[in-house]
Amino acid sequence: MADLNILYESIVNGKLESAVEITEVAIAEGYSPQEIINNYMIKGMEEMGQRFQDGKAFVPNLLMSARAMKGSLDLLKPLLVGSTASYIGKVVIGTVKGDLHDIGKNLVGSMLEGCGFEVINLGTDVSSEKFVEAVKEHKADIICMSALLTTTMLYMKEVIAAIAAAGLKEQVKIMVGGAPVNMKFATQIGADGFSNNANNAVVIAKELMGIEK
Ligand code: B12
Repeated sequence: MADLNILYESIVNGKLESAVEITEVAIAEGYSPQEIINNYMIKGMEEMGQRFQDGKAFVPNLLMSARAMKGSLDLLKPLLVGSTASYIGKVVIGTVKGDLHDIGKNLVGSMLEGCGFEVINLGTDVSSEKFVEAVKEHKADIICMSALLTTTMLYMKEVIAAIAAAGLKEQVKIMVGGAPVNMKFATQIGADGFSNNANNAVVIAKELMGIEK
């Protein structure tokens, strides 16, 4: 039996190899990717956030944890992706300018992909111009913006303004998320949807597309 507490510990201690090893065992034993991600991996990152806040962990520790998390996520991602013949909508996703956090954004992207959306991932540090260009180029139905810093979340408003200035506001729905973002902020800046987790992000995205749950 896979002891998934080892996965939690591997994320906290930034141990890539043991994170990958235990994830492989868990997959072979039939654990669902959602259970592995939500109950162990995200919990590990949350613990690191707390330690960082308390001055008990530092940026190199966070980087090691993020690396371990990514290693496990890479193994789980194919299991999240369903076999959809035709997409239910097109999503452009990115972390906003000035912000390099991408774990949560990638989780949201993978879940959306797994639930039938085509996802164009613009990466991190994405400018409003890039978002606008991508919406035009891909004829996206939804933009998903992520921010993890209280300073960078403000940039989401600039992206929404740029979308409006480009005459695209009627064409594309806007979803926002990331640890410091909440419903009140989302409403204030004129976003159409918000979620504080990847599972619910899919529910909201489907609602915005007018698809029954
Ligand atoms: C890992 C991490 C890092 C890593 C990032 C590695 C990577 N590849 O992502 C590194 C080391 C690079 C880093 C750097 C920094 N970090 Co940092 N980091 C974190 C940490 C510990 C975890 C973030 C994480 O991955 N969480 C796990 C994921 C799964 O959760 P999530 O991102 O919230 O995403 C979920 C939801 O929010 C939602 N969601 C996310 N995006 C979206 C988008 C949409 C559209 C939707 C619908 C939903 C959604 O769904 C996701 C899945 O459930 C957080 C602490 C925390 N508690 O958040 C600090 C934290 C965000 N970092 C912080 C800081 C200060 C920094 C630095 C400034 C540190 C420094 N002095 O250099 C730099 C900034 C670099 C930059 N320019 O971006 C602070 C921010 C404080 C603030 N109020 O702004 C935090 C909160 C730590 C703290 N407690 O002080 N960090």
